Amino acid sequence: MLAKDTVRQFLARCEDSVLKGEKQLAAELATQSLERGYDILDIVDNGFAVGIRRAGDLWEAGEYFLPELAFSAEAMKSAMTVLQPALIRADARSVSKGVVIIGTVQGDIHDIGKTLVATMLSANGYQVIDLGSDVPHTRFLEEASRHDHCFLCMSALLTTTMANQAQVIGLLEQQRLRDKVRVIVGGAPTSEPWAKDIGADRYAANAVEAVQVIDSLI
Ligand code: B12
Repeated sequence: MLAKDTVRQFLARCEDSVLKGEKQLAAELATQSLERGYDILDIVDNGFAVGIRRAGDLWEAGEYFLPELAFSAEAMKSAMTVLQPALIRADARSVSKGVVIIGTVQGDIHDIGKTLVATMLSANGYQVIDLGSDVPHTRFLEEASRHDHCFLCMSALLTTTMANQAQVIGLLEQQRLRDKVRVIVGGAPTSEPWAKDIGADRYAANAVEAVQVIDSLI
């Protein structure tokens, strides 16, 4: 019981560090979570990520201004930088299960969720090629054309950029690459029906589900 309370308090501190945009504290808490042997995914999902989402809610409510939201994002990223190697080490397989190309679509600079998905896929044995954020359509195509078979994961966090996922799929078809590429879409405004509408192979709601979905497509 005491241990549970301690973890809960620790999660609350992680959440708070991101909410308040305390970059150094977030990194320190991330380091402590490794030292204490906590479940890293739990720390990310139920600690730091809760903080960034709450910051977004406050921004939407007009209580936070963009610089405050940006500080929160910086804090989240500094924690993720500490945790990423451990997430990968935790589960790394020696043989690659396949190539995954991932990026956030053109016009969209949100990369926290995308990077988490990339990290989880690396941790689960995929060779991940992370193209970053604001990725031009042609860059996805260029990379996909280099591989015999691959998974293409596109992230979009804005309702204004999610249509770019559809455009990339259209270009894959035009260039006759669609048959050798399995397309998985994700990001807050996207959904299962959206994936169907645009002709993607699958949708996944979060990083853990992304691994399950791609495993099921092998
Ligand atoms: C942090 C943040 C920012 C940061 C981004 C920093 C960074 N480097 O990423 C900053 C401050 C820069 C920012 C800027 C903007 N933002 Co912003 N931002 C957010 C916020 C608060 C959190 C996003 C986040 O990191 N979440 C945490 C991660 C872990 O979760 P996630 O991204 O959802 O990812 C998970 C899943 O979605 C899924 N997933 C994600 N990608 C993929 C991909 C695949 C293939 C799969 C399978 C799964 C998957 O798995 C992930 C892990 O579990 C959201 C609000 C929210 N609640 O989401 C707004 C939000 C996305 N932003 C918003 C807006 C409007 C903007 C701006 C336009 C604001 C402005 N006026 O300038 C700009 C956009 C600039 C641009 N061109 O992209 C709106 C979008 C509204 C809309 N309907 O389109 C939101 C929803 C806020 C709001 N409530 O209004 N933002």
